[in-house]
Amino acid sequence: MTATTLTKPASIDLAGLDEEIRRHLHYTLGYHERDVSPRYVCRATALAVRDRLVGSWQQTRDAIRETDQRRVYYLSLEFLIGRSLSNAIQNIDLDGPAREALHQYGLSLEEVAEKEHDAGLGNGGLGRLAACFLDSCANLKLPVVGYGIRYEYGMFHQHIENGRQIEDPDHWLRDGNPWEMERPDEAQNVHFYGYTEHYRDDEGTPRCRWAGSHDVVAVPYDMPIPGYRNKTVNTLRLWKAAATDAFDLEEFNSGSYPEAVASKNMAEQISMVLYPNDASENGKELRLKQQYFLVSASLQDIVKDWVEKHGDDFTDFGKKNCFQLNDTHPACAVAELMRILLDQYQMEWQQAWEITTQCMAYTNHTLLPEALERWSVSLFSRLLPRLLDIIYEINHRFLAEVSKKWPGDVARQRRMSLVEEGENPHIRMAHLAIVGSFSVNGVAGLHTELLKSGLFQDFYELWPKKFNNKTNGVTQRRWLAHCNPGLRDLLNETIGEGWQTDLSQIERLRPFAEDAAFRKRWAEVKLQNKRRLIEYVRQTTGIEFQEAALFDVQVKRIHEYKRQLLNLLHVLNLYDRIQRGDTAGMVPRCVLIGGKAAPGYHVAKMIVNLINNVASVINADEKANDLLKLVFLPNYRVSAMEVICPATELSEQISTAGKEASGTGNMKFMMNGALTIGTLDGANIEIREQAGDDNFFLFGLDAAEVAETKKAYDPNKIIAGDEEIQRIMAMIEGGRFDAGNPGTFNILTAGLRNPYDPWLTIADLRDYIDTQRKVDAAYQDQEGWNRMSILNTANSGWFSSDRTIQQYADEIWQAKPLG
Ligand code: B1H
Repeated sequence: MTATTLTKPASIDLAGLDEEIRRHLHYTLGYHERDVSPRYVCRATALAVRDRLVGSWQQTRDAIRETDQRRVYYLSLEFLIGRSLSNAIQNIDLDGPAREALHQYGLSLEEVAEKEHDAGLGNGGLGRLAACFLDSCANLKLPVVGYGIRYEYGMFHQHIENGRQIEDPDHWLRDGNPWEMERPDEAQNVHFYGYTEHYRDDEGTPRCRWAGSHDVVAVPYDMPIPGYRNKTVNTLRLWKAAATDAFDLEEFNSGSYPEAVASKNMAEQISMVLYPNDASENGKELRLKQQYFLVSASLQDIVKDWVEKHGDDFTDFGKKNCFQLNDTHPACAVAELMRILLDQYQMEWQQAWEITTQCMAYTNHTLLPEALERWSVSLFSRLLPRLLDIIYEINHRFLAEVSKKWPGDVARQRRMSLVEEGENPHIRMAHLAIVGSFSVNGVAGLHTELLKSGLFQDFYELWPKKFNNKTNGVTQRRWLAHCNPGLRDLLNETIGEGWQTDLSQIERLRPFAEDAAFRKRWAEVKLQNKRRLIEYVRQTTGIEFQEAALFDVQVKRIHEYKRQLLNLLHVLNLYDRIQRGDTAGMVPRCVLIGGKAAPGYHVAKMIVNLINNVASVINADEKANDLLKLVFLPNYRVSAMEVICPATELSEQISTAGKEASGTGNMKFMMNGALTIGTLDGANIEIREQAGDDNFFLFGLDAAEVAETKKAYDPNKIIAGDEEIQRIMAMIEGGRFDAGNPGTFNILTAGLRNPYDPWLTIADLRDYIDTQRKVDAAYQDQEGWNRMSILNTANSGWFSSDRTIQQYADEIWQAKPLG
C-alpha cells in the first residue's frame, strides 16, 4: 500500500456531537429514537467519542512506528481500566458538547456514563496501577504500548447472601465493547505442547526448533488510551485466543466435526476468564497458558514490526525496545525472546542474551511468599518444552557466574538457582525475571529496601546496580479531576488548572489551609461528596449513613495481611463502649468496608461473613445508631471507588508493617483530602513524610519491630491484660454474630490468639484503639480537621503516576516523548 494511491476518507462532521450520536444510534446500532434507553445512548455516545479519537490515534501510531527513539511495552496480565467514556470526554475536552447533546435525550452525562460496564480486567492494585500508568504515558506523550489479555469474563461480581460472599460471572462484553477495534490481519500463532527437535541447518550448524506443537491463534483488539488534551492517543492491545484453522481442519477431515469444534473451545478457553487470586498463586495449567499466550503473541508482534523495518539486523533491538514486566506473570518473556532470536533468527546464544538483557525490566509487587510464582518443571516441560530447555541453559550459565563470584558456596547456588530442587522441582519465575532483566524495581521505598535486604539479597549482592525504587502513583485526572468535580472546580479557581497535568503544582494550595473562608468552601465540597456516597450506600445496601458522622473507610481486597479484622475489632470496641455508656469524646462514625475475597481463600471469606454479621447487629440497634453504623459495601470496583474516595474522611491503611508493597488506594484518599490512619508500611511511610507527621495518624509496630515481636509473641497474654480487648474477644467468641451457628468464626478468633499469627493483629490493637481516640478528638475540632485535610491534598503531588512514569522513562526506559 502506498500513501499516494489512497485518499483519506471524507472526514466525518465533528462539529455536531449530537448528530453523531444520533447517527450511531440509528445506523450503527439500529435503534429508533423513540425507544432509546440510556444504555444505548451510552454506546452511541462512546462510538461518537471514539470517532473523534481515531485521527489522533492513527497519527500517534504512525509517530511511534516512525520514531527512532526507544519504544516501551508494558506487559501485564491485568489492566483494571474501569469505565472509559467520561475519561475520554474529559481528556479531549468534550464535556460541554456531550452534556448538550445528551440533554436532548433528557439525560445527564452522569446518567449515561454510569451505564458503561467497568472493564474489570484486573484484581486490584497491580491491575489498576497498569491502567494509571497507561494514562500517564499518554499524558507524557511517551511511545508506550500496553499488552494484555482480552478476558471474556473480568473480575467476578460479588454479592452478599446471608452475610456471605457469592460470586457471579462478569460478562462485561455482552453488549459489545464500543472502544475496541479488532485487528484480525495482525493475528499471531502461539505454540503449546510438542517437543524440541534438534537438526542441522544448511551450513551444518546444529539448531533447535519447537516441533509437534498445538497452536492457538492470538487475535489483537486495540483500545485507545487518550492523553490529556495533547492529541496523543496510545494503544492498549489485548489478545483474544482462537482456534487455528489448521488445527480444526485435521479433525474435520477425519470426519469428526464435533471434535473439531470442541478443540476450538479448548483454544478459546485461554482468554476466557481472569484468575481472581490477588497476591496468591495457584499453579493452574490454564494460568501458565495465559501467561505464555500473552508473552508469545506480544513478542512476535513486536519482532515482526522490527523485521519489517530492519530485516534480521537485531544489532540495535535492545537499545530501541524495552519490555516492562508487571510482576513475574509475564516473566516467560525472557525465555521467549531468546527462543525467537535463537530458533527463528539463528542467532548465537551470547548475542541473543545480550539483546534480551538489554531490553527486559522487571517490577516486583509483593514480598508475600505465597504470591511468589513457581511452576512445576513437569508442567513446564509438557506445555512449553522448548522454553524449558532455554531456561535450563540460562540457569547453567548463571550458576557458573555465581560460583565464579562465590567459589564453593553451594548453599548460595542452591538459593539462587532458577530451579528449586526437590522431589517435585519448580521454576522460580522471580529468579528468571531478575537474571534476564537489566532493571529490578520495587514499588515503594520500604518495599525496595526489603527486597534488597531480604527476598532478593543474594541477587542484590551480585548486581547491586540493577535494583531501584519506583514509588507507585495514581492518575489525578481520574482520581481527582473526574471523580471529584466539586474539588476540581475549587482547585481550578484557587490555583489554576496546571495541576491536572503537573500535580506538583498542587502545593500552591498550602497557604489556603490557613484561610477560614477557604476551609468553609472545602468543607462544603466534602459534604456534597458525602451526600453522593450516602445515596450510593442507600441504593446498594439500604443502610442510611448520616452526613454529620465521620466517614471511616477501608476498601481493598480482603486479605489477612491487610487486617480488615483489626478495623472490625475497633468497631466492636466502639459498639461495646456505646452499650456501656462510655461515650465521652466519641464522634459519630459511619464505617464502610468493601472488597472482594479470592473465591478459594476461605479465611478471607470468613472475614467478609463476620463483617456482615457484625454490621447486621449494629445497624439493627437503634440505640447505637446515632453514634455508629457499619456497612459492608458489596462489589467494590473502580467505579465504586470513584464515588467513595471523594467522600472519605478517614482512610484505613492498617496492614502489618512490611507486608503491603505500596498500596495505591491510600494515595487516592490522600489526594481527595482524607486523613490516613496507618502503619509504617508501603507507601504510607512516604504519605506521612509528605503530609507531615501532624497530619497523619500513625500507630503500630514498624517492620523491624514486627520481626522482633515475632520471636516471642503472646497474644493471649495481651488479651488477658487488657479489659477492653478481652470484652471485644468475648463478643465474638460468645457467639453474638454467629447467626445461630456456634463456632462459625472460631477459625478467625483462633488465628488472632495464635502465637504464630503472622499478622500480629492483637499486638497492634491497643495502639490502634488509642489512636482512633485521637482521631475522634481531632474530628471534634472541625476547623483543625479541615486544615489537615487541605494539607493532605496540598502535599499529594508526589503521588501522581505522572511522576512515577517520568522516573520510569528517565531511569529505566531511557524513553523520550514523541515530538
Ligand atoms: C500486588 C499482586 C498480585 N502485589 C498475584 N501482588 C496476582 C499478585 O493474580 N495474581 O496471581 C495478582 C496480583 N498485587 C499489589 O500491587 C500490592 O499488594 C500493592 O501493595 C501494590 O500497591 C500494588 C501495585 O504495585
